[in-house]
Amino acid sequence: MKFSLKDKWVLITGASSGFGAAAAIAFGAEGAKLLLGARREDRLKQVAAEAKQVGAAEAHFHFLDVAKTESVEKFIAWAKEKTGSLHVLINNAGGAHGLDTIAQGKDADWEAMFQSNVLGILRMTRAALPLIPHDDGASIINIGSVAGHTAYEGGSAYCAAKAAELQITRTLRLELFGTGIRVSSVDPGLAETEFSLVRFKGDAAAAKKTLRRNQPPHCLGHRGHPRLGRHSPAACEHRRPHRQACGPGRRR
Ligand code: NDP
Ligand code: 8X3
Repeated sequence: MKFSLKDKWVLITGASSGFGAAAAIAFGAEGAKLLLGARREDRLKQVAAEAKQVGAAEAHFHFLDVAKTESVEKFIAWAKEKTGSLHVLINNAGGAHGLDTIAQGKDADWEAMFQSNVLGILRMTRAALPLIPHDDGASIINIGSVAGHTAYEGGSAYCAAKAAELQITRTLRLELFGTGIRVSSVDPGLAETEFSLVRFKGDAAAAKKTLRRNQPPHCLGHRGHPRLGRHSPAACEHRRPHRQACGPGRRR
């Protein structure tokens, strides 16, 4: 039996670019009704228009800063005017800021990463839960990362934030057990979105360099998860030179 998303309400945070924008188009193509949030409203407008073009039954957007409780509450109040029944919540807003070692780390970068990747998910979920029906196949999908499973140099706060995302997902799954609401984490590897551009504060050359290497910036010899594609132990074997460069003493 094919499950239909037609006319289901789907809320996506961080829908102005990358995975969030791609999800909006994909859900739109299934005929879903979209509620899109991010800080760049001009970009949200474009994404909403594109989603409608490919088949979204409705596509609405509103300013959202997941780093601020007040903004999250305003966003959800706006969402409530559109629907009383949210079928899918995608907590995608987030990203990395900087690639400094702990010794060189900046408070502003650490705080921004925890605000969006960790507290943002908690705030959005708390605010949206009353709109999510029980026993109707609804889903909460959090966007994690392989970085939540594997550490790398310069990734301390980002890896910690994504590990926190995973624990939030696990906790929520226990808390919602028996309600019929599914809770999951999607944990991608490095992908070419605006992620690296944001991480390197607009330095396109630095972003491209990381992407060209097609691996996390400073991979430690992984004991990765078998389902994590190029971050799996098997894939790690193909990065022998880099792994050697890390040195056995630095493997985790
Ligand atoms: P992008 O930079 O392309 O997208 C990030 C999105 O998050 C943007 O829409 C941005 O919107 C939004 N965002 C960031 N901070 C906030 C905030 N405070 N409030 C609201 N929206 C915010 O990167 P990706 O699409 O790659 O990132 C999406 C998610 O995927 C992130 O959680 C990231 O950590 C994760 N991820 C990315 C990987 C990658 O390699 N690309 C791999 C694994 C996970 P705006 O700036 O307009 O507010
Ligand atoms: C982004 C992927 O490996 O660069 O979450 O941290 S990685």
